[in-house]
This record gives sequence, C-alpha cells and structure tokens, in this order.
Amino acid sequence: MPSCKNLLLAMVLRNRRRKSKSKRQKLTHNERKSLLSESAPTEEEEEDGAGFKLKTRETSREHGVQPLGNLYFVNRGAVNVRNTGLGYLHGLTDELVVDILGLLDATSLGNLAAVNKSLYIFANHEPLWRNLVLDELKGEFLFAGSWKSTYVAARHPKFQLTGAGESVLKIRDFYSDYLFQSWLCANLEMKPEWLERDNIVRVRGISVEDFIAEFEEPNKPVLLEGCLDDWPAIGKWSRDYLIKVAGDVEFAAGPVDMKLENYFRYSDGVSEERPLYLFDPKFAEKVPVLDSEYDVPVYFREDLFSVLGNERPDYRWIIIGPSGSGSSFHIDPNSTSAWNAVITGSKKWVLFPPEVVPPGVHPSPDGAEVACPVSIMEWFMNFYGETKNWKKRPIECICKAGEVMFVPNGWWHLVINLEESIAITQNYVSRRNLLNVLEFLKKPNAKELVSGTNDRENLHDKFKKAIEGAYPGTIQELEKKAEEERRAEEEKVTFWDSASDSKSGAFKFSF
Ligand SMILES: O=C(O)CCC(=O)C(=O)O
Repeated sequence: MPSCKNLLLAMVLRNRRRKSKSKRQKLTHNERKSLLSESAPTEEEEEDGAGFKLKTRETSREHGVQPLGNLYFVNRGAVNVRNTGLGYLHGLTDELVVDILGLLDATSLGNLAAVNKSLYIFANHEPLWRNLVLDELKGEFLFAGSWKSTYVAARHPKFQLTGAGESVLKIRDFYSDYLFQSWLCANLEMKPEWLERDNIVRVRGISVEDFIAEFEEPNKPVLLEGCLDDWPAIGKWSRDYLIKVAGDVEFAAGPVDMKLENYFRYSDGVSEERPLYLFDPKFAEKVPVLDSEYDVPVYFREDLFSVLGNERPDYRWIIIGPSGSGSSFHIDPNSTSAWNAVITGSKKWVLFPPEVVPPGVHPSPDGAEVACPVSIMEWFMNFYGETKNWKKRPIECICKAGEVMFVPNGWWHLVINLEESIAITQNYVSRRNLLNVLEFLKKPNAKELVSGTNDRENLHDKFKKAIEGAYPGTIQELEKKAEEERRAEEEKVTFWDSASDSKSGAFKFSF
C-alpha cells in the first residue's frame, strides 16, 4: 500500500505531466544540444517508504509550500492561503500568476512580497529572480545561495538579506503543486533502480572496420572503452586546471557567458530544477591548449562537414555540469551522429531508436519543436517505469571517465550527470550518414530545422557542392548503393510474400 507521502508525490507529478505535455519548446542549436536539467547539492538526505531519497535543504524558499494533495487528505479543513492572498487573481493557475509576476521588475517584486503571505511565496519564487539575474546581470553574477540574494547582493551590496537571503518566513497552509513540484524535482535523488539497467554493448580495442560494420553501418549505439588512454586531458582536466588555463575566458552556460570560477561557485550552491549547463561550441578556439589535449578517437576521423571549413555548423562542445545536470530527450542536430567522451565524472544515458519516441516526449510533426517533461528528474519519476514492460526497451548505461558513447544519428537520448562531470562531444558526418544529412538539410522547413549556422537555407547546396568538389562521385556512389540495398530489401519481402498464402497466412511450399 503506498504511503500517504508517496500518494501525494504521485499526485503532484501526474499533475505536472499534463502541463508539460501542452508546452512546446522551440529549440536553438545549443538548446537542442543541451536541453537544460536540474541539480541539487545537499546537506541532508531523507528516505521515504518507496525508496525515494529526498535531498532536503532547510533553506529552500519553497520549503513552506505543500502539495495540493495535503490540503485534501492531510490538513482537511485548512484554508489555502494561496487563494485568500491572491484576491481576484486566485482563479488563475499558479503558472499564469508566475508568468504575470515575471513581467515585474525587481523592486516591484520585492514590494509585492510584503503584501501578504500568498504574494510572499509567489514573489519569492526563485525562477523569477533567476530570470532577473540572467536578464540584467548576464553571466556577471556571483551566486549567493539563492537567485534572489544573488540579485540583491549585486544591485544593493549594502543590503544584507538574512541567512544569505533565504526565506525567513515559513508560511503555513500554502498549497500549490506547481511551486512544490519545482522544489521537489530539484531535491530528489536518482533511485537506484533508475541506474542499475546496463544493456549497452561495450567494446575495447575494436578495429575501425569492425566498428563501422557492427555499429556505424547498422546505426547502433555502443560504449567504447579504452580509446581515450592517450588523451592528455584524462587525469589532467579538473576544476583547478581549467581555471588555471581558462580563468579569464567566458564560456556559454545556458543563455549567458560565464567565467569558470563563477560557474563552479554557482553549480556548488545551486538547488534548482533546471540549472545552467556549461555547453560551449567555441572552447577550442577560445583556449587552444584544450584543443591540443584531446584527439578525435580513431573511429570518428571521417568528418565530412570539415569540407566547409569555418562555415561548417557548430560541431564540438566542452560540457561541464554538476550532479543532476544533463540533457533532456532530443535528437542531435542536422541528422548527425555524435561521440561523447567523459573526462571526469559519470553520466547515465537512456537512448531510444529513431522509430521509438520516448514516453512523455511529443515532437511536432515537422520535428522542429519538442514538448517534454520540464526536467530529467520529472521524466524518471513519471515515465521511466512505463518502459519496463516494453518489448523494445531503451538502451541504458553509465558512461564513466575514460569512456566514449557513440550516439548514432536519429536516436533520442537523455543524459544525466551522476556527479560533476567534464566531457567533450563532437557531431560528425561520415559516408555512412552523408545521404541522411543531405536529405535533412534539403527539407522544405530547413530554416526551422537546421541549426548551428546562420546560413540555414543554403547549407544543403553549399555542403553538396563542397563534397562534390572534394570527393567527386561519392554522392552518386552512395545513392547507387542505397538503391541496391533498397531493392534487395524489397526482394526479401517479395520472396516471403510469394512463399506464404496471403489468405490463411500459412506457408505454401509444395513438394
Ligand atoms: O549532457 C551530455 O553530456 C549529453 C550531451 C548530448 O546529448 C549531446 O551533445 O547531444
């Protein structure tokens, strides 16, 4: 029998799924590559009956907020101060109230928090302060324990918020699934059963020919062990080292650019559902020494987009994020394949083949937008279990430092860092997926779909021309081969069709 607490958790998260289904995200290239995630460094842990570990932070602003289920099943008869304090606005959804408050400046938001208990909670909602910080201060902030205190410390340095700006008032009888769930998802630990499945093929020392035949040609993921042994980055890259060689450099972290020291200060202190993920496509140009300390693994050296020189779409990223950060479900840009090398830390991967849309994920028919759960933790809470009884279960694994994931084109994947991780990823086009990429770039809505370059509509023609110049006849050869394979496939079907009785379904071999 589920405990009351589990029942309430389940209610909160089910409610959220409905909301997230109706939210479509339009993704930029970097967002496509790094749909944001959540993290939660903690002091204490608490376990409930169903094995959920809650990371509790006494200092959480939302700590006083309770899920709506508590009003109906636990504190029956209580009056929800959420409604009494909102006056005429109480009929609006919590999400809408937050959206409206998002139009206010910091002073108005601060004043509103003093009006009553309900507005105190709403106006202290951390994502509102996060937006103010990122909009006004960009990456030039020093995280001070919460987004509100970060804002106040930057704008009004003489003003000291009590306890690093954390909420001093704990409001009783405020019930809101919307506000509670964002705190909850940021404060849940990964359950051991979400981590234990490991069904990926692992190989060590495989030849390039075998890699192509067994994995790249059939478009199957694989985890490659031992192919980073020669990288100077392994064993060398750490927080301190990166700060030493790139301390003055700003890296892209979500919508802003940040210096590493400031990013680490933020990632150490943050407890939120979708923390900023450092995902920089220009790291090698910004810090050439980093470029010299890694090498493309031998399996991925054919990279046909390189014929475009500086005009190629973004293709390589350094990725840094705390435990719990990661990338929610997406397919890689421009129909490319990718490799992802973990230098420090470890990452949990979940991958679905191109023909299987992951549960809870709703791509638009043209593929330009994807609606998915707000956070990775929410996906695990709500949807991971659904795949348990599927015949075609996802490919899953934990990729550790020194290991490389091969992500074939078109595969949906979700990644969550299990500890602070540093990784390099590159997207590439080889002969095995050249035709796919060309077809993708030629789609009528290429303007919406193509990413990583400003010249989206012309990329197809430019790329095709450059390939024809550098590798004359290659496209025709590949087309001929694809046509032969298609015919062979068709013939297989024809054989079985002719060998079976279409009415009874029985075989009609005769002797
Ligand atoms: O967060 C990660 O390391 C995964 C990145 C990823 O999925 C991608 O680059 O497409």
